[in-house]
Amino acid sequence: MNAFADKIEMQNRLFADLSDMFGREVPLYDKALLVNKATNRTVCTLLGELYPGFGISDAQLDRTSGERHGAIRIGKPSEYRWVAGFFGAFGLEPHNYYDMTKVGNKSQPIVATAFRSPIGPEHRVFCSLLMTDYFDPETGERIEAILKSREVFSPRAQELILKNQKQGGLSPEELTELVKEGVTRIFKWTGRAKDYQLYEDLCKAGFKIAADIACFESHHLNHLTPNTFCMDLYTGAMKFCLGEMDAATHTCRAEKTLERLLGRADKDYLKLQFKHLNAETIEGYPAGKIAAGRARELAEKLTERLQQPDLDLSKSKHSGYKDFTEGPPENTPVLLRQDSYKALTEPVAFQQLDGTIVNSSHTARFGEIEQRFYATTPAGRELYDKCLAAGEVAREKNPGLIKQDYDAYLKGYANCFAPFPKTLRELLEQKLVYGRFAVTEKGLAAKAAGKVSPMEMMELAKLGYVRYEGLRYEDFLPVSAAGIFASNLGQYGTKSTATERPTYSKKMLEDIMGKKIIDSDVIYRGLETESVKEAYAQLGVWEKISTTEKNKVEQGIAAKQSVRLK
Ligand code: OOG
Ligand code: NI
Repeated sequence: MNAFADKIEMQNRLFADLSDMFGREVPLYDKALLVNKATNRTVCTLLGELYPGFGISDAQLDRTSGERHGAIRIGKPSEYRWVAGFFGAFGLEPHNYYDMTKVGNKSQPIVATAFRSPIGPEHRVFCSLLMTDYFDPETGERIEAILKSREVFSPRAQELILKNQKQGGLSPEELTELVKEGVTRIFKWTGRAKDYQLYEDLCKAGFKIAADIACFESHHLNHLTPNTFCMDLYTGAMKFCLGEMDAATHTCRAEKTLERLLGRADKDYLKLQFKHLNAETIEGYPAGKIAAGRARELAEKLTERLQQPDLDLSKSKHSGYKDFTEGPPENTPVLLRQDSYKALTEPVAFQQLDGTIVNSSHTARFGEIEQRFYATTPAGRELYDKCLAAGEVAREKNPGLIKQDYDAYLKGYANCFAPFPKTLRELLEQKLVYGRFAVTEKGLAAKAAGKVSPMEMMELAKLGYVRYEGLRYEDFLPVSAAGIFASNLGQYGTKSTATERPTYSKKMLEDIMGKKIIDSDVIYRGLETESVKEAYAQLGVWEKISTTEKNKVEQGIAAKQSVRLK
């Protein structure tokens, strides 16, 4: 038998090829990647001066920038099962259950999970399933009827997926075949659709999401999202390149952003953004001095770079940039921040039942960007949800403010998150985010001298006996996702027309996939508690800590171990 291919290596191939495919389909996507590269370069230049010794080569920058999340929208359960099987062959497993029918006015007829590697994921796909019983029976039946004969996965792809499930792996050649199926068929945009009448009826009834899913031939990527080192620098740059801001305004805004970054880019920020650098390296950087006016200079240089012809996005067809960034404000480093240019209007040829073609267009695919921060504990998440709700109320009270006075809007929004601590140390001390701990040389020396007494990890950190890092958030946010659906469909939410509004469950989605959904909280907590136990053990105090604390740690470890990590 052939040796199995390395799933992660093939996963990287899959996403690199999807990125190439998407770039060919959506030229604006490729250009936005260049804008991201320019802003990331600017950030790295500044960081290199703030921390002499820090530097990143072009190749490393490309590698660090290779991370992607995609979004696909599936029409029927059998398709969803194939998709889950396809991603499983690349080590991407379902994480968390997102019920988009339960997010208030922004609800969509969608339940979802996200496929990713359980530990240290690079890539992920948010995968939606359309719930046809959210609609009145007539609409539901029309959608089901058009989907009935759709077969997105070829017989060969199905064969390989089943083979992977049986054997637990595939050969490099077989996975290469699946990558090819992915980019030439399964996730490819064809520009072809079926049944214009149904498409129109669904759109007119306010069911745009259903039209986007049901009338098309493939599970085309709705978006493919790269990461950025500085969300505000990138969004400003995009607005400038799209022609929504003049050069002077851009330079001024970029300067302010870089000044704020200087205040915020501590070594914890470096650890979070630059996975290729280890903690010791980062801790070893001396403090540099930034000359007065340096942020201004770099902002001017960035404006200049963005004015080069290759980044003149204003000439590309586009629908503008989203008004505000989803997620926490810039000064609150938790979960994730997301933004995007709005969905493009693309030509579509509809094949009618009588064989004739109707040429029309469709608006759904857009260009998202994200920046990831620390994963919150349930307490942290609760606080986030509260702050977010306050932020939404404030925004809705004065919807014109974003356009009238953007800085005032940002300030007001940030105020709603004032209860959140702003540094990793405080976030960990208050147990609002997950962390990982490791014993230092100093800790080992203290142990040898018999000087370590049992105390909290963050107390040990204060003494310099352990070092800490925050765990990065690797999942999605339902309210942000709802905002993204709303803005790219040009429709705030989708109202249910079912006589009785149905409810959905995680178990239902698990049964559809024939797979358990991993609760990512269990993984974050497990990573933290494993490191806590190890650190206590190395410091020789594990036996001395309280039974309550010990039990908590053991429970966290046991829960993680009970998840079958492939
Ligand atoms: C998925 C929206 C969710 C995100 O980043 O939150 C998502 C969609 O638009 O299909 O991708
Ligand atoms: Ni997304």
